[in-house]
Amino acid sequence: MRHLPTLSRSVLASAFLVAGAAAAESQAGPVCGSVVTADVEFTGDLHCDGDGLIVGASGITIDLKGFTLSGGDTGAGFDVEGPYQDVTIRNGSVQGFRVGISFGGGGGHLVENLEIRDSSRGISMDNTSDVEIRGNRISSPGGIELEDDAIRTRIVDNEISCGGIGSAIEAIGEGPPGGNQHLISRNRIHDCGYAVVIWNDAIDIEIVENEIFDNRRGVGTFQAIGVDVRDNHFRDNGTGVALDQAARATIQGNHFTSNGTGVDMVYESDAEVFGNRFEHNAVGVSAGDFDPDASKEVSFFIGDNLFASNSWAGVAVDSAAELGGTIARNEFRGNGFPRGGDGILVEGGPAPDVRVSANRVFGNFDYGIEAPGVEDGGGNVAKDNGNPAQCLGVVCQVVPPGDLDGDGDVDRADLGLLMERRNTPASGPRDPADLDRDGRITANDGRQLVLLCTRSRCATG
Ligand SMILES: [Ca+2]
Ligand SMILES: [Ca+2]
Ligand SMILES: [Ca+2]
Repeated sequence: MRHLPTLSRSVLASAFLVAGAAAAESQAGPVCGSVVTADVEFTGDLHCDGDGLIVGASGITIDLKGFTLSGGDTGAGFDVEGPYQDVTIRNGSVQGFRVGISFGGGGGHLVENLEIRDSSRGISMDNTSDVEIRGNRISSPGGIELEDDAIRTRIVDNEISCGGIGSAIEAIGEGPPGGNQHLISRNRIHDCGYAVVIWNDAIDIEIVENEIFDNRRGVGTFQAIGVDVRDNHFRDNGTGVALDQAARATIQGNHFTSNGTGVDMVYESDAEVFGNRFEHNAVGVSAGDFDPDASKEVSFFIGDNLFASNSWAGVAVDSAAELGGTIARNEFRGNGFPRGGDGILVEGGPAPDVRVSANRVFGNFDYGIEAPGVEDGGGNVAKDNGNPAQCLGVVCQVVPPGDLDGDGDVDRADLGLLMERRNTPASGPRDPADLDRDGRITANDGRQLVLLCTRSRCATG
């Protein structure tokens, strides 16, 4: 909490009282606690010990013109609680209120280019639709709260941080039959307990193209229906995405780097995790049911992902007998270093409802796939894993050196995969693309691969 010095605060307040009495508010700046029914432009900083301004009409714009509205830790900086439409608040700083901006009712509002900070909550919203929150910097323990009947909020291009605790964005509770339909896109969200937390059957939340880093958890759910997490970058979070009672969760096209766990799913969650990259986490994807009540289940599809250089495991499934799902068409390379783990580890079987098929497991510390008691869907291939058996619980065909796509031959397709990774570090000490074992993927590895080609001139078969 920042306070203006007492002297300047009282000078400012009396200056505005005089000015506010002398002229129309659009000329002289607003007055604390007043109901505004026409456009407002700030002409200086304003300190208000209760509410700041109370909106009392539709279609108005409040422009802070770069000035600061500050409070005494109570009230709302801007109170937009009424059936109003199309109110815009922009261009300045709001700080030191209980809530920076409080919306209740109406909709179509725009909040842009504000710095909102040092408030218990930055923005709260109840029973309000189609609000856009764009291009703001919000730093408060509670950033944006979307309550039960808030629908179609667009939160885009903001920077939101929490000082280490609290939640940047909370979506709480059921919306109308069409769902809440909030969009959270292209934000940078960091230093929070949760970047986004979804509670109590909130429905249809899209989280797209955000940078989510240095949070205890990135996205977390506690009862959510329809969560779409797409094309985000999660890095250095305790957990990237933590699903608890999440129905219809889709985790697609994201990049998870250096998190404790990339995606963690427990308790009656059903999730599809596909087309993501998981690199340098402790565990890429973890699924388990840690509740002693065995009726609770998790079901999953984990497909077409890359898991590289995760220090314990690419995919780790616990209490597998109580779960169902498919792990298919993923590539696992260089996982389990230095902690002695595997590409895929399935424990707590037999797990007849867990199917493992068509994965490529290369150069992991222990097994490529350690999954006793699962359904072997066939088509898994392995090479250079530390355990000589390569795989346990499923049959892995061992592919020849240089066969990076695992189709049994060495040809231009394999060379193409190697060259895509040229001048990057190897995924581990037994990375199959690091043919000369110097720790990097280079042109020299390409030359060695060409010598291994199955057909003349590396022709594809
Ligand atoms: Ca193992
Ligand atoms: Ca091949
Ligand atoms: Ca090399």
